[in-house]
Amino acid sequence: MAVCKGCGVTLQSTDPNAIGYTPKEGSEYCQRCFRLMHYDDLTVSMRTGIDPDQIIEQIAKMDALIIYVVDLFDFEAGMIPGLARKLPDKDILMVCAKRDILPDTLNHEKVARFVFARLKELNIKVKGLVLTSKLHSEGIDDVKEAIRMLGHGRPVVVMGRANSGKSTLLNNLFGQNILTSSRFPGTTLEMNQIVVDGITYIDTPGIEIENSLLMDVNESDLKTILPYKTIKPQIFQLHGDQSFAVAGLARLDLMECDHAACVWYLSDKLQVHRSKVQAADELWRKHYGELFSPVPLEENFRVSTIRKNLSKMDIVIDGLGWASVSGQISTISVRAPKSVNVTFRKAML
Ligand SMILES: Nc1nc2c(ncn2[C@@H]2O[C@H](COP(=O)(O)OP(=O)(O)OP(=O)(O)O)[C@@H](O)[C@H]2O)c(=O)[nH]1
Ligand SMILES: [Mg+2]
Repeated sequence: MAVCKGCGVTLQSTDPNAIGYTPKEGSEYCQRCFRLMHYDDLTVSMRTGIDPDQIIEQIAKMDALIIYVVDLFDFEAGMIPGLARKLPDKDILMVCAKRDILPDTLNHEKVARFVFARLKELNIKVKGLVLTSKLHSEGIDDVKEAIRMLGHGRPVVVMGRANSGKSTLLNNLFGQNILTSSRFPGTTLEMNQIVVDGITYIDTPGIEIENSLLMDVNESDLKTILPYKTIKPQIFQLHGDQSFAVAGLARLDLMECDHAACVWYLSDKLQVHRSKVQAADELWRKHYGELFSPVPLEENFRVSTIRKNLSKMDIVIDGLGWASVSGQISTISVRAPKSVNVTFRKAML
């Protein structure tokens, strides 16, 4: 049976509600890909439908150069626990995609230092690192060069979390839009092999971003939550106790601030509401789901609290973005949906 060129699924013409459906015999793309590509319309959600362990197991068996794609904006979510153990002795080229989402003021060296430090902590060894952006195909020539140096004629497998930008990267390498890309996690559904200029490329289904906010919101809210252009940091000077509500998705309380600042890195479509901590509970109750929206699907929040122990720290909420705090602050409390990972790290920028 033929497979869909966009997502790799086996094509079928019998069940319009199942994946792989195409009304036209002989089409190259399934209806789902066609509608995603031309109308930005998701007919069948596959956000939770793919077994991530199975994907990594399959990749582990391949004699291939692995391109591991991480979304620079959602970097923590891109880190896959146990990856070093699951893919031992593999040649891995890391590609940090969506460089254009981070502010232009940020230099490559700084990002590279940050990425290498995180990889070291996770014991993930890579042969190289390239930062890319789909805008102006930034970094694409470097990826091609790395494939020449490291590929040794083997297939090139592109792996990473759902929505990290794998299919977009491949389209950029091909110089044409063959694969389906969309903001909906779970766009690519099967291993999808494409031969271009004598090199075999394999696009893979994204590894589920299970502890990300992207899994815990209505798919219609992804348009609001995911940044699609360079983020403009939102800077706040802090005095006393300060609280920030990001829509109805998360809240950050910063206690005893003095000469302190908080910078939010978020989609510009998300509103940040600042108040005194004292007033924050009341405001949250009053505005939740109205002014403070979107809200998560599971309205089950958890609070994580730490003492501020680094001069400049990021509080990262997977799928949403992060706040960078500096100056004197005694404690930091984050309220985020229970299923969503919150990371406290040394500041990225
Ligand atoms: N701004 C920007 N957006 C990007 C870039 N690369 C990918 N995207 C966007 O990120 C979203 C996901 O891209 P895909 O290429 O479909 O991601 P994927 O990793 O193949 O996703 P799955 O198939 O679901 O695993 C799409 O909306 C892309 O347009 C980039 O460099 N810059
Ligand atoms: Mg894809």
